Formats: sequence, C-alpha cells, structure tokens
Amino acid sequence: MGLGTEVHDSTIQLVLEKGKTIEFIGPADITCETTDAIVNAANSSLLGGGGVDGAIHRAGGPAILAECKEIVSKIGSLPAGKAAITTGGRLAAKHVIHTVGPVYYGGDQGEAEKLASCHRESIRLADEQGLESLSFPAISTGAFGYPVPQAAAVAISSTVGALTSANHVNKVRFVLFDVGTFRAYARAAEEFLRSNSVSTSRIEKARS
Ligand code: AR6
Repeated sequence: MGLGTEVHDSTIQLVLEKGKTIEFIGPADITCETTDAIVNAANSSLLGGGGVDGAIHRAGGPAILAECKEIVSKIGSLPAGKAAITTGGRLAAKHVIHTVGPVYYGGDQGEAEKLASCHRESIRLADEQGLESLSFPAISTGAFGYPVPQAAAVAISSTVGALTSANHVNKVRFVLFDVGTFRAYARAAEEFLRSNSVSTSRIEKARS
C-alpha cells in the first residue's frame, strides 16, 4: 500500500483506484461548495429544518423547497437511508441531493446500515444523473445524535464502495463544519486505510 504524505492545512485526500478521490475539508461551509451537487442532511418531510438543512435552503432560495414539495406530493415522505435530487437554486452547486440520516438510538436499531445507505444512494443518484463530483456534510451527527467517530467510519467505508463502482462520479468531498468533526473524519480515513487492503489507495495531506 503506497502511503503518500504531503501536508495540506485542513485538507486530506484519500486516493482510490483510477484517480478517484475522497477529500476531507474543514472547518468549512458546504453551501459554498462548487461540486456538481451538495448533499443535504434532511428529514423525511423534506420541508426544511435547522442545521445544514436550514443553511442550504437559506443559501439556495425558494426553488429548492418548491421542488422538495413536488417530490413529497408524489412519494409522501422520504424514508431514512433514501435520497432525492432537486435544483441547487442560487447555490454554486447545480443540484442538491437530499438524504435522510438515521436518528441515533444507541446503535442497535439499524442506524449504521441506514447511514451507509444515505451515502450509497446519494452517490448512485448523482451517478445516474452523470454528475462527477459531490459534497457531503457529516450526516446524522448534529440534531440526529450519531456519535461522530462511528458516523465517520460508516460514511467512509460506504463512500469508498459506492465511489469505486460509480461510472461518472470521481470526486467526493466531506465538508466538515467544525474542527473536531474534521479531525474525526481524518482519523477515520487513516484507520480505514490501515484496516483495508485497498492496494492502490493512499492518503495525501497537503498545505494549500
Ligand atoms: N456546512 C457543513 N456542515 C454543516 C453546516 C454547513 N453550513 N451547518 C451545520 N453543519 P445537522 P443531522 C453540520 O443537525 O444530524 C435538521 O433540522 C453540523 O455541524 O444539520 O443529520 C434536519 O431538517 C453537523 O456536523 O443534521 C433534520 O431534521 C452536521 O452538519 C435534522 O436536522 C449534521 O448536523 C438532521 O439532523
């Protein structure tokens, strides 16, 4: 396993096969991202809320909520682990992928599988639309109470799997709002490399 280390302030990159990358940045605001899509940590109503959901609707404007309402009128509500796509409205990102993380009830209520599904379904949906890049927040780790180190491990392993089988998506960014969350995701990325024999993967750290 090649382990490249170059230092980058608050940015680390996990390099997978075929040059596909997973980047971790923070502290940073996902509403400023210029990836093709950003992922929203929504709730099943799709009608907005606090945290990153509130920030995305505020920054992107009413076009996002209008499309969310259309989706809800067709499907009723979006279950945990599923994803749906709308315009990005006024955001730099053209699309928002809304996914619903699990509420954390202690870890034995299928939370990890639902959180993994959020990442797989979001990447699959982006790939179906021919998108090449998307950014995730730390889904479920705010109001939904998922412990950050555990959420990070699930997010990373499911993202590596989905990104490896994607045809169009080649870059995933985790945009972490506070330094503690950034560090936990960075540690989980290093731990993932140590415990998985993904022979061509490596981590690069660089100072920008
Ligand atoms: N950019 C990036 N990350 C952010 C931002 C931002 N602008 N703002 C907050 N975060 P949460 P959840 C981080 O609570 O736990 C909402 O009301 C935040 O620091 O937004 O999945 C929804 O409507 C934390 O690390 O999402 C749902 O009802 C992470 O985003 C519910 O909360 C997730 O925190 C979803 O809860």
